[in-house]
Amino acid sequence: IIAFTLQPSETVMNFNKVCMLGLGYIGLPTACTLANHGVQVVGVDTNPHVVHTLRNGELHIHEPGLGELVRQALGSGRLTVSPVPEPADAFIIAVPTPFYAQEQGDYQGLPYRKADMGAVMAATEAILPHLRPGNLVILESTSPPRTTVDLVQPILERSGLRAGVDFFLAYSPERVLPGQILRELVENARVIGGVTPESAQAGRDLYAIFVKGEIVQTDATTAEMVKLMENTYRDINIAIANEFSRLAEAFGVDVWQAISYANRHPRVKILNPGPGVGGHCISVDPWFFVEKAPELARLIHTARLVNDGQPHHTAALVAQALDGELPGKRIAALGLAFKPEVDDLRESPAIEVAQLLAKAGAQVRAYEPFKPAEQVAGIETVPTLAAALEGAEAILLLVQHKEFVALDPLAVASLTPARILIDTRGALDAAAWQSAGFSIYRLGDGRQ
Ligand code: SAJ
Repeated sequence: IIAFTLQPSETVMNFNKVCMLGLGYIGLPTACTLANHGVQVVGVDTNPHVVHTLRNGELHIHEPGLGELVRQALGSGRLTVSPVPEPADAFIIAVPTPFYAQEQGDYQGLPYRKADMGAVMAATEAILPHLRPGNLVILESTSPPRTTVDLVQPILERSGLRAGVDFFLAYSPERVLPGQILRELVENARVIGGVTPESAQAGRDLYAIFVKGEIVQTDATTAEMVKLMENTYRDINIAIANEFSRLAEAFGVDVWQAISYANRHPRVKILNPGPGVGGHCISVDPWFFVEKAPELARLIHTARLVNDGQPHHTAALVAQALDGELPGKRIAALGLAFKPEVDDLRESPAIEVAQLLAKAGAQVRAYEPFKPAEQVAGIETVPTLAAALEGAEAILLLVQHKEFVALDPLAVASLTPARILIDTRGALDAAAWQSAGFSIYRLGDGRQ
């Protein structure tokens, strides 16, 4: 029997040492921010490349301002990087929760994707030998509802310690927007769900070290659901924008103009259609609801299928702009990231569009300014815009990176014989490109 009493909730807990498991887009900035606020932090990653890169003071991911933050944290001596966890006052799990590449479920003939919780389970098991009475464990990884209580808690309790009695356990989702992570990490409101109120309070004491936004305390399953609801809400709103784009094409309407008019209504805020929804969050998280309760998540399921179908719809539009003939056509694809100003290619619809076109026989040459040297299966990637444009027959804008939106149409015209421009993001000034001699095709524009 463990005779340990958790501190009463009025006392603010002290965290001298924190162990961060997972040094990706969330774990690394959070680890550095804690270190730069005076906490001793051990950053753990099972990928030797990540450990090696960071130990050399370099970065394995791109995020504005992150390089400086990492250098500061390492330079202070308060951040160390290790392949394995160490004893600490608090453990934060921020590892990926992808879905299985192959394995998928089926509900009434509609496919759905399943979460791979392997990394969360492995990280939890890695904490187990170091767990001590009075410790705090926080899961940050986006997870299906009830993961904290049904998956993480039983693993940690194999230590003989009881969650909420001998150690604190909470779920606190990250909600930062890639591209603005450093600012949002500090300024955003934070939800902390404890397996007991004391656990939520302990989580609050930890995040209060650096969070300036409001911190709200709740139970673990509510916090998990809040996170999934936020991204599902956005996914469904993008799905309706994508569906509007298809309807506009059918009815001979320009969806971009129609949306801008509709958005003049004080209670309407339609998002932007595009080639699909990517990234590691919005295109993944709604599936966690569908997987757990497909019979209750039909709208969510349908929205996912609409958004996942958008790359196919986009590829069909490209074929139409090229007179239905893709084989042998040389297409310069601009952008492969899942959204503008990031280097993240995960679940990117731009890549899927490029691959679908290549599969149909087109010669796709893609340029991604944030990952110029990246190899992508099935398509040719080139390190410069000029190389992509050379000898092209059509230009396909897939990501509205600032660099592309700012292009001078006349300068582009001098670099390429292509005079067909397909804008899947409604981001380019159609009149300027037309006067430079280009025929413009836009996703969602039924007038062309
Ligand atoms: N997209 C559109 N049309 C739009 C907006 C986005 O097609 O009008 C596309 C983007 O091009 C991209 C995808 O959707 O492919 C997702 O981009 P995003 O900017 O909407 O979101 P993420 O995935 O970068 O970040 C989201 C954010 N969640 C919400 O805004 C509710 C962020 O706050 C979360 O922290 C993050 O997911 C996460 O990690 O869960």
